[in-house]
Amino acid sequence: MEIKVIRKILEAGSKVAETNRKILKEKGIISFNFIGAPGSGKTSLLLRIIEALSDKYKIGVIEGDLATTKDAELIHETGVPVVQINTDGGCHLDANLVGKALEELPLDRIDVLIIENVGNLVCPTAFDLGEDYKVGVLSVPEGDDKPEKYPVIVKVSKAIVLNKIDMLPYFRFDKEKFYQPIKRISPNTPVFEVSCETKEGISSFVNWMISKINQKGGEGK
Ligand SMILES: Nc1nc2c(ncn2[C@@H]2O[C@H](COP(=O)(O)OP(=O)(O)OP(=O)(O)O)[C@@H](O)[C@H]2O)c(=O)[nH]1
Ligand SMILES: [Mg+2]
Repeated sequence: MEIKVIRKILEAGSKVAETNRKILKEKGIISFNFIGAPGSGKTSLLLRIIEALSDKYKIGVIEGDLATTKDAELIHETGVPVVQINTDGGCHLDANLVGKALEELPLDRIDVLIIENVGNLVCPTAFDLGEDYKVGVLSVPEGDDKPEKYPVIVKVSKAIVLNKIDMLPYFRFDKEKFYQPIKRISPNTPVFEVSCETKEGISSFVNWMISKINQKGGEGK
């Protein structure tokens, strides 16, 4: 009985995800869903992307957090439209919440939507929000074993970012160990080594985003 209820909720969620996808498509918006553990650097990466992309594309942001508006405030300071979703303790965003956030954003003036999911390497991977691309954001201090221990993030991500490479000299981090499970699970998924602190590697990741935007025919509003 309980299982039926859960399935019904997931089915409803997937219908709403399709609605979100349709709305985004109609508006010509390309969307990315950033997923990663608390503190992996999702907001820092967003700020670097806004720096690099906002002269060419109009960006919009949805921030997912348990309780605060801290990240949304940082994004707001850049002048980019942002909506905060507070999940009240929930460990992931879902399509219903994102659908409500879309109603609050000026979609006619957005080319690229970036969703920062709630800091969590597991739960958000299971939910279709209607986005085009899930991006896994991992970081050096979390350890080189994360792709092996959390294979689902590798499986669902269309790109993986390894952030905080400026920290490599200070951690025992074996890149071979990090890459091996990725090559096994998703051999074609690109991995971008970046530092949001020094900006190293950021342009490669931004170029990947641009290639995806161009693939879908985003032209800039
Ligand atoms: N050294 C170093 N620190 C970084 C880098 N990127 C982010 N940080 C720091 O890591 C901490 C967490 O970064 P955030 O961008 O807030 O991480 P987040 O993934 O958005 O965190 P949540 O929203 O809480 O899940 C901050 O103190 C950042 O300054 C990096 O490339 N190198
Ligand atoms: Mg954040």
